[in-house]
Amino acid sequence: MFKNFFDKFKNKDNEEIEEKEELEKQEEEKSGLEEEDLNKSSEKETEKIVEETVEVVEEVNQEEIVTEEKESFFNRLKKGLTKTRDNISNKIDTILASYQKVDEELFEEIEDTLISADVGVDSTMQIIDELTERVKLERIKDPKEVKSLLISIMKQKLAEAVPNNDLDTSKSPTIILVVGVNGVGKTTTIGKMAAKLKQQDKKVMLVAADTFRAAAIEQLTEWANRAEVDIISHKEGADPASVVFDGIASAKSKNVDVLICDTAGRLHNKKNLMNELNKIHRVVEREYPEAKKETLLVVDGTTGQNAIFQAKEFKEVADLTGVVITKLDGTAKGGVVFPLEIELGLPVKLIGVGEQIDNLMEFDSDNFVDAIFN
Ligand SMILES: Nc1nc2c(ncn2[C@@H]2O[C@H](COP(=O)(O)OP(=O)(O)OP(=O)(O)O)[C@@H](O)[C@H]2O)c(=O)[nH]1
Ligand SMILES: [Mg+2]
Repeated sequence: MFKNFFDKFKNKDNEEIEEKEELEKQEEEKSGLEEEDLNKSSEKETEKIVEETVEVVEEVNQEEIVTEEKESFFNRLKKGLTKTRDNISNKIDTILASYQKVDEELFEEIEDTLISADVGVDSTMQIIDELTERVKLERIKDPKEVKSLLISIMKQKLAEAVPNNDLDTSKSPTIILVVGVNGVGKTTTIGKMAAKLKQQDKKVMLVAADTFRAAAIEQLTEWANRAEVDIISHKEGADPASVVFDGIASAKSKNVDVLICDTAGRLHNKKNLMNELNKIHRVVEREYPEAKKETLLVVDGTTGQNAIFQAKEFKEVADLTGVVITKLDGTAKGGVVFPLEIELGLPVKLIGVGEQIDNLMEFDSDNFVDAIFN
């Protein structure tokens, strides 16, 4: 019995010792874990700081790159618009410098300058009316102050007429029909556009629906090679709508993001051309209802008022979603942007400023006005 009691006691002692040891062990493990945790969290903290520092450095670099890109973009735009700038800005500077006060005659001279730079009579009147009113309202007496006011009114007029100039290709699939009279730069623009979209990791395919001229197919094929994108073409004289039909089928099977169709600018007569465009439109509606449709009219900037005339004609028969103005590098008639947007309400989406593959720029009205004035 005693033995039992003693044993019990001994056991109890043992149990207590074991319990104590267990507790100590747990304590040790806990503090070890805490230490480990501390180390871990300080490691994490360090990692976080390093990451944050890298992020900040990356952000700064990114900002620098964006600013550099923006600058080079603006400089390239300015370079492309040299002739238009000489025609508008330099003339207006000379006029303003020759006046002592702001009067009716000064407004008339500015008006003549804008009209001669193909800003268009209607758009010019709207700009001058607003300028006259604001000069009165803001009691501007010094001709030097008129320039900045004119710049802000020109920007405002464009922004009011067309709030968004983006060529939105974010929806996949998108189909772009490129239309316009012969020689304006459709094929060249398509080549440049394909290269640009390819750079943005889009899967692009071209459709040679200008089957009227044999060389047109070869020319587009050359651009497809240059931009490294696929092309669908038939023989010269084939039905353009059937080339578009094949293009759509191929685009679907290859999961193409943007399908761009070249069309003929020259046919036997205007009626034929318009009928052909309608037929292409119907094929697109029927075969590619899921695609976002863009119909871009290409006009040659060097033709000035003729470009406006073409835009009016095409607007009547095709559901235009935007305009591309080409050859702005070779003309002083960059003012055509104003009537296209203000009088016809057509968004200028892209501008061509040279023959090279990278000479296509997105149009931004503020940048455009700044580039022709600064
Ligand atoms: N300087 C300059 N030339 C351009 C520009 N865009 C196109 N061109 C030139 O204009 C000419 C006609 O261009 P195309 O692309 O063949 O014109 P298109 O509208 O396809 O002509 P068609 O197929 O005959 O209807 C070519 O010599 C191009 O290099 C541009 O932005 N600046
Ligand atoms: Mg062509």
